[in-house]
Amino acid sequence: MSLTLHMQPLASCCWKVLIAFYENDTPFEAKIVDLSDPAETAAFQALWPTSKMPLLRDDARDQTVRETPVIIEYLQTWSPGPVRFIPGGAEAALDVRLMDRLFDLYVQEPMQKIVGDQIRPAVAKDSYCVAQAPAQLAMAYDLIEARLADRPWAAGEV
Ligand SMILES: N[C@@H](CCC(=O)N[C@@H](CS)C(=O)NCC(=O)O)C(=O)O
Repeated sequence: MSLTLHMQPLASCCWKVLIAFYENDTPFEAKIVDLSDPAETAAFQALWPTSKMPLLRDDARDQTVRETPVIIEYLQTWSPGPVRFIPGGAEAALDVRLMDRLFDLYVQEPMQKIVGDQIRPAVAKDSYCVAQAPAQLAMAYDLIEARLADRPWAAGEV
């Protein structure tokens, strides 16, 4: 198997990339990374010091690919299937990239601040960041609701 996805099954960032794999029935092997294990963490950080999943390893091309939008574009380029993730037209492609940024930076990030804080020990809690997060999420949801008022998808057509 050439493609190995280093991932955590409960992580929404990993689902984002899994959708791209499943849409095109692209074969891959999942490597579940346990960041509670110091040895696994060290091995993963040698590949990507940020510790953030997912990460794609392509042995056939000897490439390691980081960051969800980059992994998705990599799959489109090097393991293409019937479903295109980034449209061919320049305007439509920019629109998809804008939505990708909106969901990653203004939905995922505040959501993870809230969820992450719940599972941290009391001494490590970050009340300032968590206090900002709901307002940021509400702003993003308003943007998304307005955009979806007359369309079924965040970008593109059915
Ligand atoms: N900007 C990154 C974000 C990835 C990210 O935040 N991954 C989370 C899971 S959704 C993670 O690995 N968290 C582990 C940690 O923070 O220790 C991407 O798009 O790939």
